[in-house]
Amino acid sequence: MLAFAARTAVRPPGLLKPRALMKTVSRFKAHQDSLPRLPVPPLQQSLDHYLKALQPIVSQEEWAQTKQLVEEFQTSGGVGERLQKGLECRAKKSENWLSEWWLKTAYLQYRQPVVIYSNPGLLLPKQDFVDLQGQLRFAAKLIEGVLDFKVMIDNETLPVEHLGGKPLCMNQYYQILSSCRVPGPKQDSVVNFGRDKKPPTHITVVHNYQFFELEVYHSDGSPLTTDQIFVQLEKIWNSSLQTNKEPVGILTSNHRNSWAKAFNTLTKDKVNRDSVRRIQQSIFMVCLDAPMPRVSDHTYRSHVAGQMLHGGGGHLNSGNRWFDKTLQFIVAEDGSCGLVYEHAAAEGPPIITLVDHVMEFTKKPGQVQSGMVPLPMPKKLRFNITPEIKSDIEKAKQNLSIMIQDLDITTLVFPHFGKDFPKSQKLSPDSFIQMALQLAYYRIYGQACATYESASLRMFHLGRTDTIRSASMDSLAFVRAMDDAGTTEQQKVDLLRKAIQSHRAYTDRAIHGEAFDRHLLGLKLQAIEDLVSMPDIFMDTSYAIAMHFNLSTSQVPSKTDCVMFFGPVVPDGYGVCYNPRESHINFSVSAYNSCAETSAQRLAQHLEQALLDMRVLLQHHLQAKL
Ligand code: COA
Ligand code: HC5
Repeated sequence: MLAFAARTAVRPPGLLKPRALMKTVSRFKAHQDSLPRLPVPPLQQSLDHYLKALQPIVSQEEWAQTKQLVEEFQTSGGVGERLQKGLECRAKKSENWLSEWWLKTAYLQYRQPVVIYSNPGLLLPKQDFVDLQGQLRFAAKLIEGVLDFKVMIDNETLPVEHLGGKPLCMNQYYQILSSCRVPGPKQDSVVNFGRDKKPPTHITVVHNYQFFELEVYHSDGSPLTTDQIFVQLEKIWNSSLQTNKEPVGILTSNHRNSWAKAFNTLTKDKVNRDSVRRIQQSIFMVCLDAPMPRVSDHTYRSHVAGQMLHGGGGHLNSGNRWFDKTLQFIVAEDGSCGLVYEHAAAEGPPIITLVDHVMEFTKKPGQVQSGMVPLPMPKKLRFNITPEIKSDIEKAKQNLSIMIQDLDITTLVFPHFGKDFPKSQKLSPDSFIQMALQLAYYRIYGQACATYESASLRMFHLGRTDTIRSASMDSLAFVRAMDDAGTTEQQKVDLLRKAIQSHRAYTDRAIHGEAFDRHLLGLKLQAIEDLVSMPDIFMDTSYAIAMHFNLSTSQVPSKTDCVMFFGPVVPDGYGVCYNPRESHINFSVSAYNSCAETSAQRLAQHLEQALLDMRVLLQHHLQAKL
C-alpha cells in the first residue's frame, strides 16, 4: 500500500476510482519512463556552435576576443571541463538536469509583470453572437468542451504526440488545469491541485471584477451539461450587475515583487485568503468581459489581441482577470473570444491542443435536455478591501496603464500562400518563414540581430525548449545578396536554399538536444551553484549581444484558425508569433512604443514583402544543378 501511495505522486490528476488510478499510473508512467533523458552535449561542440552563431551578430574584434575567452574556458583541466563534469553528474542524478533550473530562471525568478512580458495570448475567430444570450451560451459550451478534454487527461486517453517520428513528453498536459502561479518576494511558485486527493471540481467565473466559484460536476462526478452551465452563468451575471467594484484582480498584473508584497497584505484577511485559494484551485477561469470599445474592422484583430494580453486597463477588463491563473478563457459580449495563459506551467502546443478540441466541441449541436434539476447558486468569492489594498490596486492600475500604452501590437493574415508554397519547393515552411523574418529585419536595420526561435525539447523526459538561432552566416549572406544588384538571381536562389537548409539543420539539432543555449545556461548556473567565480565567457560583450534577442519568435501551429502573441523580450525588440496554415499564415508582431527604432506595423509590412519576394525569386529561377 505504501508503494502505491508513493507512486501516486506522479499520477495525472483526475476524478478517478482507485482501480482506474492504478492503470493510469502505470500507463502514464510507462510512457514517461520510456522517454530518453535530456543529454548534456559535448563541451567543445557547444562552444564551436556558439562561436559560429556569434559571427553574424558581433564585430570581428568582439569575435576574436570571445574566441580567446572560449579557448581559455575549454583548456584541459580548466573551469569549463569542471563545470561540464558537474553538469554531467547532475544529469545522472536527476530526471532532467535542466527542467527545474529552467522553470526558475525563465519564469519563477523573473520579476517583470507576467502581463505582456511573460503571459502569451491567443485570439480565436470572432464568434457570431452579438448579445448576452449568445455570449453565455458560447461560454457554457466552451466550459463543457474543456471538461470534455479533461476526461482525456483524467483517464489517460490523450494520444501521445510525436515530433520527427519520436514520441513526446506529455507531462505539460497535467500542469495546465487546476494550477496557478503564486507570487513570492524573491521567487514565485506554481501550485497544482490536480494531484490532490480530492481534485477541484469548480471553475472560476469573473464578471464585472467579481469572482465566482462555479461547481461544474454533480455529486456523482458527472459534469454539468451546457444548459445547466448556461443557467449558472446567468445567475452569476445577474448577481454581478454592479460595476463599481474594486478590480482586485488587477493586482496580479504588477511587478512580481510589488505583487508579492500586496499579496501578503491581501491574504492577511481570512475571507480574502479563502477567495484567493479557491481561484488558485479552480480547474480554469472564464472571464465574461464587458464589450470592448468599437474599432474599425481593419484594426479589430490587432486591437483585440491587446485586449487578450492585458484586458485594456483598469477602466476596461483588466480587473476581470487573475493573471497568475494558468488558463483563462475570455468571452466578450460582442463575439470576441480568446485566452491568456501563465507560461510557467507549459508551452503553447498543449494549450493549443486543448483549444482545438474545445473549438471542435463548440460546433457540435447541444444535447436536448429532459428537465432541469435545480442547482445551487454559484458562490461569490468575496474580498474585503482595506485602504492599503485599495492603494495597492491604484498603483497596479497606474503601472498597467503605462505598460498598455507602451505595447505596440499588430496581427497580420498573410493571404498569398501558406505551408503549401515552400513544400512545393521542397523547402521547410518554418525555415522559409524564419528567413523571411531575417530579410525583413535586414531591410529595416541593415544588419542581423540575435534571433530566438523556440524549439521543442519534448522528445526528452520533462523537456521544455531550446533556442534555434535563426541568424546565421548563411542567412546573412542571403539577405545581403537579396537586394544587391551585383548578385544574379540564380545566386540569390542558391543562397536562399542554403540558408533554409542550414536553419533546418539547426532545428534538427535543437529538437534532438544538441543546441547550445540551454547547455551554456547550465554551465553558468553550475558555476553559480559551485560558487566558482563567473567564467569570463559569460561576462563578455559578445555574450550580452547574443542574449539580447531583438527578434523573439515562435511557431505555434493550430487546427483552429487563430493567432497567438506575446511581448518582445528586450526594450528595443520584437515578439513574432506565427501559425502557418496550408494556404495562409497568421502572424502577430509586437514591439514597444517607447522605442523609437521599432514599429510592429513596419516589421509586419516588411515581412509580407519579404515572403512575396522570396516566392517570386523561387518561382522564376530553377534550382541550380549541383
Ligand atoms: N519539403 C517538403 N515538405 C517539408 C519539407 C521539405 N523540405 N520540410 C518540412 N516539410 C513539411 C513537414 O513534413 C511538415 O508537414 P505537415 O504540414 O504535413 O506537418 C511541414 O512541412 C512543417 O514542417 P517545418 O515547417 O519544417 O516545421 P516543423 O513542423 O518541423 O516545426 C519547429 C519546426 C521548430 C517549429 C518544431 O520543431 C518545434 O520545435 N515546435 C515547437 C515549438 C514550440 O514549442 N513553440 C511554442 C513555444 S511556447
Ligand atoms: C500560445 C502561444 C505561446 C507561444 C509562447 C512562446 O513561444 O514562448 C516561448 C517559450 C520558450 O521557452 O521558448 C518564449 N518566447 C515567447 C519568448 C518566445
